[in-house]
Amino acid sequence: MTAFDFLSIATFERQSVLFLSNLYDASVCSCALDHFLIREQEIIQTYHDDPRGLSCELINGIQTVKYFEYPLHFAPKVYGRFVNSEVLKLATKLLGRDVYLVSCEIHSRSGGGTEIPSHQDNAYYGLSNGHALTVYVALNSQSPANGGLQYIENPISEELEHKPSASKAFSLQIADMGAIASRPRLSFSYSAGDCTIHHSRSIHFASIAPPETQRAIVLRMTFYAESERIRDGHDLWYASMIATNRAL
Ligand SMILES: O=C(O)CCC(=O)C(=O)O
Repeated sequence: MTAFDFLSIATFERQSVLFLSNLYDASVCSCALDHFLIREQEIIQTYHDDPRGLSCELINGIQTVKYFEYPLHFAPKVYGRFVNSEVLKLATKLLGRDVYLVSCEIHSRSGGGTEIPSHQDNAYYGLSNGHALTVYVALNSQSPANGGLQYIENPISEELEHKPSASKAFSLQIADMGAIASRPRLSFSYSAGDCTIHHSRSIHFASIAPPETQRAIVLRMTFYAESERIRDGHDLWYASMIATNRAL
């Protein structure tokens, strides 16, 4: 595990993201990856009638998982190892507050799959102070060339306006990309066990990966500060965004 110093926290607060290599043992990641790939069709069979928890896409004629929200339910001993004391300590230190786990998901990006538009997670969460972060752990090697996540520097204090997005499975995107066009971009090459930790106000996106590129698979955990509350009116605002999005 990586120790955290004052400088890392300052970097996180300035750019809203930190890259950490070897946060997890490559062997823990390859065990989770193999477990997932061997049982992927079983997962699809088990959860196919729950479109909120399981989202699939057709890649080369085969149904494959894109987002799966229940790895802790499916195999707690395999995926629960990622939600360990160390990651809770890191999240607590970076947010400067006590935290709890809100979600643990598997995400997959395949060649020929869809893009992720630039967004901040807090546009979805609607937290009053945005005190939340995501630990995005590569289970295999990945980079922007095969759909790896990329970031645009943004201080953790700055929340931007969002508008509906036409991208499949993503309903929101930053409203005015022109306003942040000159900001530095951060992209990383992950090996299994490396991760990025991004704040709920980090700006991130992924490009379409060309067909035939290697599939990238991640385990994504989100932690909220215990003190956080959802903003009044957020649910109504989000429902109106979704309604507009369906009309796009
Ligand atoms: O992995 C993905 O497809 C989405 C990633 C993302 O936007 C996030 O983790 O906040």
